[in-house]
Amino acid sequence: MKIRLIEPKAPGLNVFDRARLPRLGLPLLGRLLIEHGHDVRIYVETLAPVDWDDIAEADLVGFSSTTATTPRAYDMAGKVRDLGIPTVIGGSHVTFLPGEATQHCDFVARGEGQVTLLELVDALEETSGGDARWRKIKGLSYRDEAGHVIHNPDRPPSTQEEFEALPPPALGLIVGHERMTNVPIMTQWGCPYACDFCSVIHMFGRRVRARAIEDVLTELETYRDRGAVFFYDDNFVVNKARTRALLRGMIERGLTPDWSAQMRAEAVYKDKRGRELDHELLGLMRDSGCRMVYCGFESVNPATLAAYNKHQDVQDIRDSIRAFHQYGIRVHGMFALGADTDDKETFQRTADFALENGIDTVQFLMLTPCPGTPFYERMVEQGRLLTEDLSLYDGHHCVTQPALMSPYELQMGIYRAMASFYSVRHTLRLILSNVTRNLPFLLGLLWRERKLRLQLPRVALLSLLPSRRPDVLDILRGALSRESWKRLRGMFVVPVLRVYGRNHIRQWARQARERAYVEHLRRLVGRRRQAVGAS
Ligand code: B12
Ligand code: SF4
Repeated sequence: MKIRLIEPKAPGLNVFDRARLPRLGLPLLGRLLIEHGHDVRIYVETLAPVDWDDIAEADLVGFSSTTATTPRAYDMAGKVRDLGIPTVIGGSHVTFLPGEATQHCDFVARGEGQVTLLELVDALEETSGGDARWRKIKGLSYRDEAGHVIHNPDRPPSTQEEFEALPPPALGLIVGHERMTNVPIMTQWGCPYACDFCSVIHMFGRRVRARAIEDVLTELETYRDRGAVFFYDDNFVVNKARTRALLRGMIERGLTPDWSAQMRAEAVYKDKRGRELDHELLGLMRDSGCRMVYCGFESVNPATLAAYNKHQDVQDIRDSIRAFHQYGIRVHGMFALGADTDDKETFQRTADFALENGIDTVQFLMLTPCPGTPFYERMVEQGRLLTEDLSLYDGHHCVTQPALMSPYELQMGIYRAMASFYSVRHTLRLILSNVTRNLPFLLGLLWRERKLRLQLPRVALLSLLPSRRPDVLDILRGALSRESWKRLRGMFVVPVLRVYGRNHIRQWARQARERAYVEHLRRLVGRRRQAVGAS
């Protein structure tokens, strides 16, 4: 069968735009389909546009979506269905709202899709049997011939053995895969925690299933010299003995690309209660190439951390930043603002905390109700969803009625906190402190690196022209020895990321869609005031 799979792009700008990365669901499903003899191609819109001539010749088209990308997936599915081609959709949104998805796609795969999709493809190849063909497929939702929505029983998550038997995702099936900014590798699924707003545990469960270390090392070997690795695990450090074994394996085999991963603050502790640092793990992280950790700090408001069921306190956040930095690992702090316990002071307090504690980069995201989570259920029950436009559920728009402020105040509070963290003043201060700390090295550079001395006038000139700044980096890289370039890059990478962050915030605020939504929220306040005045 000719099967085409599509991951639609995000509707607007988001903090991760710079990262051109696919989710691994489609490449995994693609590998399994290929192993079963099918012809598969994957389109990830952030990497390459969809070739509609190719789609028009498919026998089945599958979509993978998150909440914010679901409207685009539905639009595309409509187009495909008009061509008379069957469609199937899966992912973290439609799993929890399959009824909605059956209005747009013929089939919905709830939860993990690896077996469901293979069974569906087999059933589609049977030419007779009508609806009975789908009835036996667990985890599938669809409309029967009479138009009734049918939800087959759930498919249980894969067992550890089934999970270990899965092949690595076939990234090569993605059109434009060579444009990926990092090599994505997932070593385990699920997370033992139960944060109130997180859909991962409802999708992949709280029982973590981990791949065999040997398999992960083999996959790393496949991508040797292909650039930095991003481990996709929701929580990279769950079982410390396993993490240590993986990192040791990487070091022993010389598989030490620059890598980054998501983890909790407490990863730095040997013993959380005694707050003793795990120097062994931190040392292994550094020696195996860890350059940046993405930490779900979520909040510096203790009441909010408790409301999120985060099992973490503010001291853990402070300790982890200090510990990672001690080992030369940069920290990207991920925060979710707008809980019922957050007030108008929370925003600046969070930005100040991030700056005072030297977090390298941050994302202050809107607490967003993702279907499947307790937070979403509460917002629906309490009638607090402000819009049905799912494309706005991307962590950048206020889509719920907050408790202690207006939606407009929440929207602007987050915007201002981001602007404060990424301000020119703070970036310049960072550059100055880096330059001061490294002055002997910088002066020594001019002395040691002859090529650099020759290129300096050109570098100075091009630095004045914003459009030519990428050339400056190339010139510097070419003019410096490997060691010097590495150290110089280490000094300036965070300021460069901060400049990117600042530009991004400004760009976001200039988009017509964003401006219109913020204006809508502002008017909402006015309308509420009028309504209160009239009553
Ligand atoms: C890597 C990752 C990213 C990367 C890449 C993003 C991308 N291309 O979308 C980066 C860092 C850029 C990112 C950014 C964001 N992310 Co993200 N991300 C992830 C993460 C950690 C792993 C994704 C992954 O590969 N999973 C593993 C694969 C195997 O799972 P899968 O793709 O879901 O596929 C399985 C099933 O879903 C199903 N399936 C999926 N598709 C299909 C299709 C068919 C046809 C079938 C049959 C089955 C099927 O079968 C697959 C195999 O079992 C997930 C969490 C998670 N564990 O999934 C969050 C997650 C997807 N992200 C999430 C969010 C919210 C975001 C952001 C909006 C946050 C933000 N504002 O910055 C942005 C949005 C970016 C965007 N482009 O839209 C949420 C989405 C929740 C939701 N309901 O929308 C998740 C689930 C995390 C969470 N906390 O809940 N993210
Ligand atoms: S937010 Fe992080 S720690 Fe909490 S349940 Fe989700 S993946 Fe686990």
